[in-house]
Amino acid sequence: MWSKLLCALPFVLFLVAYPGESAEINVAAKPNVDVASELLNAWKEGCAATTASTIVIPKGTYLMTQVVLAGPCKAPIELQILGTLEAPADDKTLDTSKEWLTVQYVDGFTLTGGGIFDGQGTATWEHNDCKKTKSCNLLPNNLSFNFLTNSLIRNIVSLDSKLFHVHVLGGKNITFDHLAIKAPGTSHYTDGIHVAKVTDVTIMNSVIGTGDDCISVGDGTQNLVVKGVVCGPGHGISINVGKSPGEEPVKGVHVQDCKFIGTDNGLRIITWPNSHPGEISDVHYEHIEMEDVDNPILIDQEYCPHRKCPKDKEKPSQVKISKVSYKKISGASGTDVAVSFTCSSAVPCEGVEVSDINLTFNGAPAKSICSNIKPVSSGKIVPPLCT
Ligand SMILES: *[C@@H]1O[C@H](CO)[C@@H](O)[C@H](O)[C@H]1NC(C)=O
Ligand SMILES: *[C@@H]1O[C@H](CO)[C@@H](O)[C@H](O)[C@H]1NC(C)=O
Ligand SMILES: CC(=O)N[C@H]1COC(CO)[C@@H](O)[C@H]1O
Repeated sequence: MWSKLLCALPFVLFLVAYPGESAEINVAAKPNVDVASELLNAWKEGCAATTASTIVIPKGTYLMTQVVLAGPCKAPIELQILGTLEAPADDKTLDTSKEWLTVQYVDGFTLTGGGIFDGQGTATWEHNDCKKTKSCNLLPNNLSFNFLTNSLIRNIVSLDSKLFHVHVLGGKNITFDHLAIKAPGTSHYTDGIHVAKVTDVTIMNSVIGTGDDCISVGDGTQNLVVKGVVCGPGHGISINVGKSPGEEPVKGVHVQDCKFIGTDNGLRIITWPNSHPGEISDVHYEHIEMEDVDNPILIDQEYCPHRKCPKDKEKPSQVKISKVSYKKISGASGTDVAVSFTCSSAVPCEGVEVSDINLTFNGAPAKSICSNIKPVSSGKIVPPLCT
């Protein structure tokens, strides 16, 4: 249906170049007309330009079907979204092998403009519940950034994605600043930002509330900084490896000055029982506030959602967790166990340091549980560890 509409309309681009500045390419977007192919044409032009270019999607609300914006480009390229882009509400029209908007293989990409990506996921979530259906989880992610280098995503809103809101795979030196990501707490698999196989990523000054992880950190993530992020509702910031064979280590994760409000978890590291070998190291959490968070501090090496692996529980996880620190973590736990360390009996947690913790439950000190771990503590620790 979209392609028929598109063919009926002439496609128009305006190119305005100023000496020494980025050339501006305006996408001729029209209400109720799929903007995808116009955007793609603008991208082709900008990407081929030998000087920097900026592609502008104007104010207004536009439909957009799936788009892949691929590099390499000849010069830095910016996409400025001033308006709102809406995905088709009916996910049956979507190609599930593609994401909604993919940007890939670009050096020096910038996405800005204060615009909104509206995933229109409401109709999707109810039939995408893995507890109830086998054919779940096969929907496009919202925004996919693959193999970008030296890139900046700033001042963008992502709403109601059908699946993960922002998916980052591969690449180096990518900053996410001032993102607002929002979906209801009851939506399924709507992770805020998922990163994997990527180096030097900063996520800062952002507000993320969804039905799944606020930020999820997958295998091969190195040197991730999360700073000034407010999470909730959702499942917290999760590091998660060891599900598939051959996963790369997660090394160097720094989470600081963050706040969790009404989330299921705060700072969570999970690995599956009977898992493949893996490694998580150099993870540092500092100055974190918790407000009504069910599991503020959690290492769970027997993670098994939807109880699909009961037999595996007898075989421990093979993922080694080491050099993890928790400093200045305070606030209210939503359950009586605020600190829960369930490490693997095959590869116990090592080098875990805890200092200046104050986590309460109903105004009284909460509890902690520990297995296969000998944390080193300093400063005031409420609750006391491993007693
Ligand atoms: C990282 O990317 C930014 C653009 O977002 C660039 O300004 C900066 O120079 C890059 N840093 C390095 C070390 O290349
Ligand atoms: C811990 O937090 C509670 C509630 O915020 C506060 O009343 C208490 O004084 C704090 N304890 C320490 C040791 O800081
Ligand atoms: C991709 C997505 O999940 N959300 C939007 C944001 O995401 C998609 C892709 O489904 C679109 O369909 C949009 O719906």
